Amino acid sequence: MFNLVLFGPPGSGKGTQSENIVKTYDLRHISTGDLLRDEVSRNTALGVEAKKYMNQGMLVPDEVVIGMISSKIDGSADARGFVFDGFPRTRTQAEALDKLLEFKNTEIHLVLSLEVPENDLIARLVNRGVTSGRSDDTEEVITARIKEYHLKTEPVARYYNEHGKLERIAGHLPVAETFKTLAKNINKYLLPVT
Ligand code: B4P
Repeated sequence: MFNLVLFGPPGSGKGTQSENIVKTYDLRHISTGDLLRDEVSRNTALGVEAKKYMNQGMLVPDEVVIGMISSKIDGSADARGFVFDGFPRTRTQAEALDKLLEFKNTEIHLVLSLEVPENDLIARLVNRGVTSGRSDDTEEVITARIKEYHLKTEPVARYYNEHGKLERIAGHLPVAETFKTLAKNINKYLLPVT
């Protein structure tokens, strides 16, 4: 089993690159953003709670997200491995993920951090907001999300760096260029299936 964390600030391309990675390497995609948006669209109790945080650009509480991830991992026993997209976003989530994987006799093998200048992040997300209708893609909420990232999520990069698992990737280039660099790093662990 090979487990990858795709890390980076909002709009750095985690979702975009995850799609390419899961297809190329036949891995299971776990995106906490997608899972939360699905709960919101179905108006579940979890979704109603999560929406309050997401619409303000804040992180959803750790216990909600960790519970959601845990059941997703349990339901994918036959997977070749996982791409964690947008998770972990706090040190508490990172420690919880390590425990969940240890329980399954596996671990996080690699963390690829997409590095993109802040101006590009804002431009990308404002642009997406025009077409996606995502309520968290307004300039005010985007600024709050980036602030939350610096405060709570950046320490996760330090955590994985301390464990020797972090690789920083230039994420400001076009999607295909960025993917080539990501693939070069993944190929050291796993061969493509396509
Ligand atoms: P997420 O859904 O994870 O989304 P994101 O950080 O906004 O975006 P991502 O980095 O995936 O960017 P994308 O590829 O889409 O989070 C949304 C919210 O959910 C959070 O704010 C939080 O409230 C909540 N949440 C999620 N996970 C949580 C957790 N673990 N704990 C607590 N709360 C959590 O790309 C963005 C745009 O850029 C797209 O339009 C794309 O087309 C474009 N783009 C991508 N790559 C590009 C490139 N190379 N060049 C030009 N444009 C590019």
